[in-house]
Amino acid sequence: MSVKVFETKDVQDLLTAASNLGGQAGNARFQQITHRLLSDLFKAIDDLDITPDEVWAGVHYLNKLGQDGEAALLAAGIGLEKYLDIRMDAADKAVGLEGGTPRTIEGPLYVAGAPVREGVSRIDINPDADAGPLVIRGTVTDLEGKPLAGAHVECWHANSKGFYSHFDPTGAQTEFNLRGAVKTGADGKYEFRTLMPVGYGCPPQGATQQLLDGLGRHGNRPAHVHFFVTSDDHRKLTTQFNIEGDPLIWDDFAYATREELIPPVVEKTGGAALGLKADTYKEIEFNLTLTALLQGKDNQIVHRPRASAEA
Ligand code: MBD
Ligand code: FE
Repeated sequence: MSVKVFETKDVQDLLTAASNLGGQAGNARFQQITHRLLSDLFKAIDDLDITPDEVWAGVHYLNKLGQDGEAALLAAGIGLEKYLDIRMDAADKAVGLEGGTPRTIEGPLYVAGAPVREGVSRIDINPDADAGPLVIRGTVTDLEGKPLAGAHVECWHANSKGFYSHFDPTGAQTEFNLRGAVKTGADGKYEFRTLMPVGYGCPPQGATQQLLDGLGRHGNRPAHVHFFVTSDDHRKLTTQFNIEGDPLIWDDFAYATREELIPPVVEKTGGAALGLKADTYKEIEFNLTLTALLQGKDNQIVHRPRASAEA
């Protein structure tokens, strides 16, 4: 059965009515977007002859997605979050804005409210026998290489199981473990003393993994560390680096890897003097270059619901 009804007046009237397109009440932008997305869905059902069974499978999938609290995780997994980055990169290019540390996706696991320290922060609160010490440090500068004093560098990452505090299903981590924030001094330098993360994997029974299974895809990320960086008169940077050598670096289910975001991992000694749990440790230098406001505005600020907690 391959009927075509999308172009009929009945269906077009239905779309207009369902989205209240052009209606007095409601929000015109919301109506416009709803009308378009609904139209694209109806057209796909027509074009691909999507069956009622398939439609209901999709509808009930949305229930599971919400129950699992995984809509933002799915957004990363289906490339939607990466797509927004591609668009922001293109918008920068269109206005001649080049240089600076490349952006990459925020992901769904940020928690606002980490304690802010001056210059250096030790962020491994809970012991993790399987994770070795790691120092992450660098300088925040502007495009001309001038160190930015008073910049705010926030980082968050997973433990040796690939779990993030606040979202850890084992309950093994306290609030803000492996999450921290530092304010730079006159030299623009920041440093986090922490433990080596391991890559994240989607919850195996969750809606996101269910969809990925159907596509024949895995739901894993290489080991990585997230950053938010802000400084007066500069645009907020959202980025991450990957841990060099992780086998999934170019096979990230969230497509966040970028060539410029794989800093070398260097073996060091002298960890005891830094208060690390072993004298031998790994160090990653990750310098952060911010771009100036665009006509006085930060067009990189993204508003989205985020978890928050009290330190
Ligand atoms: C993560 O840690 C992450 O960064 C993303 C984008 C998705 C899931 C888990
Ligand atoms: Fe992450």
